[in-house]
Amino acid sequence: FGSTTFEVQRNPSFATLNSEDVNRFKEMLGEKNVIEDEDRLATANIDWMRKYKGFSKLLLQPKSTQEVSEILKYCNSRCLAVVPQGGNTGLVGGSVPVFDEVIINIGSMNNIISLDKVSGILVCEAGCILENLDSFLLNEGFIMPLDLGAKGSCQIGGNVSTNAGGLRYVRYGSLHGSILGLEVVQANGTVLDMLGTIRKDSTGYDLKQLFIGSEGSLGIITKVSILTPPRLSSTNLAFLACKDFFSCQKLLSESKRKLGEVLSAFEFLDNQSMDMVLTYLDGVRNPLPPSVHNFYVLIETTGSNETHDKEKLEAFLLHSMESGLISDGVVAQDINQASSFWRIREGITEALMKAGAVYKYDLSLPVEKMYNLVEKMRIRLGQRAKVLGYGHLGDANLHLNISTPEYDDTVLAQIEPFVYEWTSSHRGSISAEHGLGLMKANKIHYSKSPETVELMISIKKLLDPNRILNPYKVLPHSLVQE
Ligand code: FAD
Ligand code: 2HG
Ligand code: ZN
Repeated sequence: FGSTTFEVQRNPSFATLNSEDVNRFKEMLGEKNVIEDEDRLATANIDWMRKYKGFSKLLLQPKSTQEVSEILKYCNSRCLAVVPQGGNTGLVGGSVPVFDEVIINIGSMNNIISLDKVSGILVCEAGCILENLDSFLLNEGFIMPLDLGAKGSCQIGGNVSTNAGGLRYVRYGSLHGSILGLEVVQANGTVLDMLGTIRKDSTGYDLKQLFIGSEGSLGIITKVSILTPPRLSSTNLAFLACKDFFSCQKLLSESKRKLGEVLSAFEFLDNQSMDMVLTYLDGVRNPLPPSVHNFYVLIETTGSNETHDKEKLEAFLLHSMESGLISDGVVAQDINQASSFWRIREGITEALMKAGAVYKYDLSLPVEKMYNLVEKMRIRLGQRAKVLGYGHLGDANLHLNISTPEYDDTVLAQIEPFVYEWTSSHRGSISAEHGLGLMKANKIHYSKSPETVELMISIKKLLDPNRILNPYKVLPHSLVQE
């Protein structure tokens, strides 16, 4: 497993699970929803990257908000720590136990409750898988405002809890804007009905925002109300090559001006990321003729008039070619070709896993500075590691990934704290969209002032006085425990 740097002591005020607890859960949920099976627990104890591992002896699968409420009420009274788990695709060690926390997975709560076909407001249970929601909406003429590589397994509750970004962010923005309401169960079992289905509301504090991105540390999200945009009829995708990062940046600002209302994704990857995908993923090939390109950009447009949208994109690409911003490029001719282009971009995370150990950084930085960090990191690490830069360029979100054959603390010492200090000195964010989890709980001060962190800790203590919800994550544990 990953590294020895996540040293944290088990909170001694937490109780240890006993057979009476297990029996109580069986009464609450029925035997089959109280999982003690070793194989099932082994999977739930390990994160997607196989980097973080816990030792939980129990996985609970509630089927209703009422059951979640009963579980938490009981755990709170017994001081039993819990970890809410969705699809377990999180990339910061937030979704697995650190010690023996009880795992609560609401994957069985996966019903769609309603869709307002005029406004596009969808209400569903938080255990719904993102891709299933998107498929449901497709038939109804809408789409989810977010899309990510893990869509086949991640749950909307997990997405909201991490404030996930993804590929459509450049067009539809943050979940802080699209989420209209939430139902949340607090640590003591109280159900907070904030499940608004209206767009505008200025009555008092907007408390649901606290739970968006709080990574299960303040409550368990059980229902979600989300504004979904209409599905537009024409989508185009271009796969382009650029000679340097400056050209990628320039292409971005030009595309915002010239493709404005139809631009729906703007992603980039460097040559090293392309190499990684070509080496480790079966059936993937570079759609551009062999030649050394330093950067690749995917530009997607989505609009309502096929002829107009296509003409617009083609004119833009022609102009960018002539002005030298693009050195080569191809527009997908059908949906299969489009998904093969997306496979390259979305497959990088999977390819990195196959290559060995990976150190993952998800950073928001000023666009013009972003790639300097990747180059600096290459100089620091030399031949010891492969350094990849890719991400959501349209949102100034860099995914810096460092790949080595095995985990090595001397490599880590070259990366951290440098990567955080550099990001902080540019007033960037050390977590653009993945959250802090266990990995970055102690690093929050690189992006947030001491007074802000103090207020967060007060809120945590107010909402979860026994600190049973996802302990050791998000906030520095030593401060939360004080
Ligand atoms: P988990 O991983 O199970 O949990 C994540 C966190 O949320 C944990 O802290 C957990 O305790 C908490 N949590 C889960 N469910 C609940 C709930 N109901 N109530 C309260 N807390 C809860 N992220 C992006 O932002 N953009 C991307 O483009 C992107 N691409 C990815 C691609 C791949 C291949 C992978 C593996 C991950 C990617 N991610 C991306 C990471 C992203 O955080 C997750 O995919 C997703 O948002 C997490 O959802 P999940 O259901 O798997 O949650
Ligand atoms: C993506 O955009 C995901 O592909 C994962 O956020 C990024 O693996 C990563 O670093
Ligand atoms: Zn991402």
